[in-house]
Amino acid sequence: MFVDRAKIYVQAGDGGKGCESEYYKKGWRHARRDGGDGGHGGSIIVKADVNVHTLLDFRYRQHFKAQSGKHGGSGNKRGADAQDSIILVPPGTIIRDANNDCLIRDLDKANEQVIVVKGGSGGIGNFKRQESTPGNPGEQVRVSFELKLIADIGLIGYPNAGKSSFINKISNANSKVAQFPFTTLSPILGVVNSSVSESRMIIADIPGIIKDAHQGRGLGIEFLRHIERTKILLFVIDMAGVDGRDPIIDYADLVNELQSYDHMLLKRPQLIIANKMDLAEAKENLINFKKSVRKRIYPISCLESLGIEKIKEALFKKLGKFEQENSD
Ligand SMILES: Nc1nc2c(ncn2[C@@H]2O[C@H](COP(=O)(O)OP(=O)(O)OP(=O)(O)O)[C@@H](O)[C@H]2O)c(=O)[nH]1
Ligand SMILES: [Mg+2]
Repeated sequence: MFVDRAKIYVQAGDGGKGCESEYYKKGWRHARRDGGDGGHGGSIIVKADVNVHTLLDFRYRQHFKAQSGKHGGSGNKRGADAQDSIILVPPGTIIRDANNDCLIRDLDKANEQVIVVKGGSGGIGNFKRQESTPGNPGEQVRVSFELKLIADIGLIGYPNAGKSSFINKISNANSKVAQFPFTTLSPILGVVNSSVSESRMIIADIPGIIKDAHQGRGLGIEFLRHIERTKILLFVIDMAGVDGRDPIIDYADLVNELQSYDHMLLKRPQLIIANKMDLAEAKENLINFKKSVRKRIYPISCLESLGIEKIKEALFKKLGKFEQENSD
């Protein structure tokens, strides 16, 4: 199951108590204080890890508490500091304070990490002062996680257009394919290796979008958040109109839905693929589509593996250009 939102409660460890202790030797007029300091409580760190793909684990566990520091001891013995606890999340996780929605950190790169709550400092032993002090409590907060996948290419299309068939053809992904709409229910990432260079790119398959998705139809536009961070939008159009729709209207509907979600999305570089070109209707429809949509269109057939290499290299080229333009 793909889970892309979670709320958890994190509590750092308390500082250990400073020790209250005195020792006395025969012949001394006064006892001497020898209570050691308490150790620091453990902090809680959230870290982006490439081996974690969803926020599913937080369905089962919502409370995290780091260990407390050890108390100081007599003989001026300092209590041990507690170890920090590390919570692993997928890269692309945005962390917010759940109480006020303030951003704590956007972990948009692998291995990035942030201390979300700091452990309490240890108390001071009476060796240093007249009276020992208790340790400070660890910070605590409720945080929300929101995952927005990070990919180079995001697939946009009606259900059944062949998005999953395409990602399976072009990448190492294994997205379920079937002849009914809404087969894909959660985003899937695939890695594409170039056939001519060492380059690779990440492509994201998301559930199909239909007209009025922004009003909650179909699976809604909730999943569009996963293409917010993609660099290139790749529209997948069923050019044969197998489900009885007109490809020109499909494209217009998809553009409208993106516009309703976030009009800035449409400023991204885009490519269009005309899928199912093995079917006779597709050839006819493509002529009209080209007249109506004056953009570069890549005809392909996932079924017959036609045009796949061409679109693959076009994507690498477009991505290279995008990265060059946005390099500083
Ligand atoms: N004839 C033909 N059929 C295709 C082609 N590509 C995909 N299909 C078929 O179209 C149907 C839908 O394919 P999917 O890849 O599951 O489509 P999808 O866009 O991922 O669909 P959702 O996950 O429901 O949004 C399946 O029956 C595929 O076999 C193609 O190039 N030609
Ligand atoms: Mg699919």
